[in-house]
This record gives sequence, structure tokens and C-alpha cells, in this order.
Amino acid sequence: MKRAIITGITGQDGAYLAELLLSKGYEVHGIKRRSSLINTDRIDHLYQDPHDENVRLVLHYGDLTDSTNLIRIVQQVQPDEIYNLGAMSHVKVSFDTPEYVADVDGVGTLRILEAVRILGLAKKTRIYQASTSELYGLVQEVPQRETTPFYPRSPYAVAKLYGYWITVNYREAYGMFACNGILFNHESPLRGETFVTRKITRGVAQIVLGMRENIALGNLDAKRDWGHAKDYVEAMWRMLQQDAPDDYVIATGVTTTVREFVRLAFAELGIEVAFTGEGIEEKGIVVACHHPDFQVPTGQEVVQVDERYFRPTEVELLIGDPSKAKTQLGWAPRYDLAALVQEMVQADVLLFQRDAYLQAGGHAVLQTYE
Ligand code: NDP
Ligand code: GDR
Repeated sequence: MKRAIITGITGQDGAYLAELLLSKGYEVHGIKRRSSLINTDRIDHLYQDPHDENVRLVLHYGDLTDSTNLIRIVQQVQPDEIYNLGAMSHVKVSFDTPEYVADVDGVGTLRILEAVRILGLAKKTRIYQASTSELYGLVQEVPQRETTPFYPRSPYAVAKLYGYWITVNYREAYGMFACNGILFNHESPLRGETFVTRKITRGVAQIVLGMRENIALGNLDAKRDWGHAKDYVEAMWRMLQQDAPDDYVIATGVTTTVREFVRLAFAELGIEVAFTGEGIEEKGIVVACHHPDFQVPTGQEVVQVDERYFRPTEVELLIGDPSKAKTQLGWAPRYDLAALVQEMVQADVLLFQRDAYLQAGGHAVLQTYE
């Protein structure tokens, strides 16, 4: 039985990857931070009683800022594969906590590589590093591929640049099987609530259920290449099953503006939204509502622009060329944008129907700072 360690198992990708590896018969060890509230919501459906001797999902407390625990866990597990997904992954927040991000997303990667090396596992343990399309930053070439020069535009991206190169360096210096997956944005119903797609699908669900009037967003012109996280974790696994380590772009090859994502999300529930005005004055307004159950009045301003969501330096355009992954990994996305939007909107409607029911019964529901 293969053993894998996943850092960041409580995150979006960690949850899908744990599910995938368990389905393939792996013993999965997840590294989880201690938090004052339980934060395993995304993997609770995979829970296995730790007292059961055949348990195949084991959680360890740990943190990427603490090499002592990483070394201990790697020594104990002797993993065949490590997927380093743990990170402070929010680009805007990285401008507020730049030093912490450098420590976790940059030096954290080094700590994993060093743990494997000093424990003498360099030839046994294969490593996946969660690199990102944010490395491309300021547009140098379109579409972006493995050979496109990097130009990071946030403390997050700069920290990930270190993670990328230290992974390449350990591969070259010590012959380690270490791969960078340069993944473009990928989303799902498990996406963190403050990333733009989920913020939109949650907002749409709340608006149709009469729980709020509008959503405030930042740069509506930004273009992203959005795929589904379920497809992308499959690519991570495939990278570690190859004969030789390498770096791969994982993307759909299609790019869409934030504005268009908003339009598609409302359209999923039969609501037509048109945009008027420019810059900070731009608004999204309902022009028709065709849904039999949800009545959102024509003329309601459902989207506003708030400059608090602008970034000091922005990444305006991302579109990836996944040809290498298609040829060498046999990987192709199964979801297109329409299927992704549909799944996310429908999941959030269900979620907020539950909240609306609880609210009607006098119960407090959780609020999210977006
Ligand atoms: P999430 O933000 O959903 O999950 C991040 C995970 O990292 C969580 O489990 C989080 O724990 C954990 N984590 C945060 N800080 C630490 C720390 N100091 N020590 C240990 N663990 C920590 O991210 P995603 O699942 O979306 O992304 C996974 C990885 O892929 C990240 O590295 C991200 O930067 C990268 N990536 C993501 C892309 C995307 O579009 N989703 C695209 C390209 C790269 P907790 O639950 O306690 O917060
Ligand atoms: P990104 O994702 O920065 O690409 O990083 P995010 O969804 O946060 O932003 C995408 C684009 O939307 C614009 N935007 C807004 N973003 C947020 N969060 N909130 C808003 O209200 C809003 N309005 C407009 C942003 O300016 C941006 O242009 C994600 C993360 O998962 C990273 O960890 C990962 O590396 C990259 O994707 C690839």
C-alpha cells in the first residue's frame, strides 16, 4: 500500500486529493494546523475512526513554519509521495501578511524538501509542489506555458517563486523526484468563501433567497482560466506517477472575465444581469428574471464595485496552455466553465436554503467577512 502525506489537507485541493488517493488504495496522512475551532469540514465525509487498526486516513498536527514537526511526521510515515498543498493562498491577503507568506509558502517548501533529504528519503519520496499561474503575473506571453518567463506581482507569488525554484534546485542537486504543478485557478463548491468565484456564487444564492441585496466586488476586468479542482488534483497525482520528474502547466486554455463569471452565475438561475457605468461607478443590474421560484425585481442593483477589493498590483490576464500535460500525462479537464458554474451555484443555493430555514426558525447563521 502506498503512503502519502498531504500538507494543506483541510483546504479545497487537500480534500479532493485525499478523496482521490483513498479511492486508489493509498494510506493518507494529512498535516493539519491546530485551530481554536475545528476546521476539518471539507474532509469530515472521509473521517475514519483513528482507533480502527485498518485506518487509512490519519491526521497529524503540524505547521509548515515548524520544521521539527515536519521532520518527525516524515520520519514516522516514510511516505512514497508528499503533496505540498499547505499555503496562505489568498493573493490579496498576502499584501497584509507578506512575511508570514514568505515563511509558509516559500521557506515551508524548503522545510519539506529538507526533511526528505536529511532523513535519507531523497530516492524514495516523490514530492509535488503546489506552484501557481500567479508566477506569470505581468503578461509576458499568451497563452502561458512552462517556458514563459515569470513576473510575480504579489508577496504570495514571490513566495511561490521561491517554492518553485527550490523544488527545481533539489531535483537537480540531489536527484529528487520533485515536480512543480503550475496550476491555473481551480474552483469548486469547496472553494474558500473569499475567492472571487465562490464569493459570487454565494452572493447569487443569497440574493435569490432574499438574504441580501447585492455583492461588492473589485476588478471586474480581470481574466482567469478557471477549471474544476477535482480535475486538477488528478493531474497532481499523474505527475508523481511518471518515469521522471518534471514541471507542468495545468489549465483549461479558456479565459473569462470576472464580470462574465458574474453574468453566468446569475444566468444559471434564470436571472439576466447587464452592466452599466465604468470603473468604480460600474453596476450590475437585473434586466429580467425567468426563474419560477426566485423573484429578483428588474432594476435591482445586484453588483457594485468597491475599491477595497482592488490589489496594489494586479494580475490582469491568465490563460494557460496545457499541451504538455495533455501529451505527457494524458490529462485533460472534464469540466468546462458552464458545468463548474452550475455545480457551484446549485451547491450554494442548497447551502443558503438551509441557512434561510435556520434563520426563519430564529437561529443565528454564520456571517462571512469577504
Ligand atoms: P486553500 O486555501 O483552500 O487551502 C490551504 C491549506 O493550507 C489549508 O489546509 C490550510 O489550513 C493550510 N495551511 C495554511 N497555512 C498553513 C501553515 N502555516 N502550515 C500548514 N498548513 C497551512 O488552498 P487550495 O486548496 O485552493 O490550494 C492548495 C495549494 O495550491 C495552495 O498551496 C495554493 O497556494 C496552491 N494553488 C491553488 C490554486 C487554486 O486555484 N486553488 C491554483 C494554484 C496553486 P487551514 O484549513 O487551517 O487554513
Ligand atoms: P487569484 O484568485 O488572486 O487569482 O488567486 P481570486 O479569486 O482571489 O481573484 C481572482 C481575480 O478576481 C478579482 N476580483 C476579486 N477577487 C476577490 N478575491 N474578491 C473580490 O471581491 C474580487 N473582485 C474582483 C481579483 O482582483 C483577481 O484578479 C487564486 C488563489 O487560489 C491562489 O492561491 C492561486 O495561486 C491562484 O488563484 C492561481
